Amino acid sequence: MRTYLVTGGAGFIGSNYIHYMFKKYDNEIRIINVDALTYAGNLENLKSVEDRENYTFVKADICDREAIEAVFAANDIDRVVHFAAESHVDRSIRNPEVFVRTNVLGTAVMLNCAKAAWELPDGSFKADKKFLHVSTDEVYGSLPEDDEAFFYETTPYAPHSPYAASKASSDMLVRAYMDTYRFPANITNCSNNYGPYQFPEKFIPLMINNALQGKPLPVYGDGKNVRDWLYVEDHAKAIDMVQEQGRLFETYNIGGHNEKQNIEILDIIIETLQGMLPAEDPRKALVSRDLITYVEDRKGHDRRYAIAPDKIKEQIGWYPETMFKEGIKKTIAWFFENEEWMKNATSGDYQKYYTEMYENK
Ligand code: NAD
Ligand code: TDX
Repeated sequence: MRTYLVTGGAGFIGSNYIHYMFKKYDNEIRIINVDALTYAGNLENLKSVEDRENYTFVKADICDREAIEAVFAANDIDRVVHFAAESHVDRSIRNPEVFVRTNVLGTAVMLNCAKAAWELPDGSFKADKKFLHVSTDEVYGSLPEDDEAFFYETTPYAPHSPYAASKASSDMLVRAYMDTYRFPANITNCSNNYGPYQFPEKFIPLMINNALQGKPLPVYGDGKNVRDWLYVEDHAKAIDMVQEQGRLFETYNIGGHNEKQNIEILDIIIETLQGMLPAEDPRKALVSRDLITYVEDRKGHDRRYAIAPDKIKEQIGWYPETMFKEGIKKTIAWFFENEEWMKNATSGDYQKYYTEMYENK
């Protein structure tokens, strides 16, 4: 039975990945989820798996070397899937240091502990041990908007935000481990995800939540920045396929060829909400394009991201299965069915964050 150490499994993509893996492998695998439970970590995301015999949660900070060493000492870990990170660009602009700490130092600790646990006396590694570092397309910088250019695995790194710079640094550390020690790893660089359990500081859940309350929909700048949106379950599947079928020491880009301007996404959200809300639901009257409010642009706002997923498609046979219109319906249906989740996520500190972030916009 393979044992997985998943970091950041209580966050958005990590929890979707854990659900995906148990759906796929059921009792054939064991998962140990290590998460510090920052504002973005939520154990409610994992309620339906918490009683499984083959699932364990460990509350620990990935920067805490002793805590991570203890997890490796107590378990024969076969796979590390490293999601844990500070992930929100706007927060990185306001408070970069915690991004450097978690994303760079935390990744160094994870690499070092895995290396120590897996290394043999001759400097080679135990058989069939693998580390997958989950990263982002933001490391490649920004593409021109009228161009047909895409991000490839060979595109030079040019990160702009402190978040992107910290992720680029962590990718470089993983590359250094592979180049220096032949450490058995892969890196995946994925485009923007959306789906269930996404924290409502990110564009799509924030807009769904605001629209349903008739609150302004704050669009940065001219609303024409382009992102390449991927349904989160497709990302989870890609990670598993890369780890099992990818070539070790290589990077794989993951993306959907689903480029859309932010304002287009907002139109689709409004239209879909209108279509899904029954006539008698009082929220139906609140959801409207009139809520769209153009606000001050994000500092250093990258104009366009677009992944070319050719390599993963050709080598591994992965492709995005969920069309955006279907994925957004599933996402909205999930938010309708999980109103309590949204209420809990937006209570307490979220209100403070929202006021500070948007009050002067
Ligand atoms: P998230 O913010 O929803 O979740 C991050 C998780 O990491 C949380 O559970 C949090 O508690 C945990 N965490 C944070 N700091 C920690 C620390 N010091 N020690 C242990 N745990 C800690 O993030 P997400 O959107 O799920 O992103 C997961 C990963 O995927 C990140 O590495 C991110 O860079 C990458 N990624 C995200 C996207 C996206 O669109 N969201 C796209 C590409 C790549
Ligand atoms: O209120 C908003 N208004 C707005 O116009 C917010 C929160 C965002 N935006 C814009 C900024 C971006 O152009 O929407 C777009 C998407 O913004 P985010 O959801 O913050 O995502 P982004 O900055 O593109 O980064 C995301 O994708 C790559 C994730 O947060 C990262 O973790 C991932 O690596």
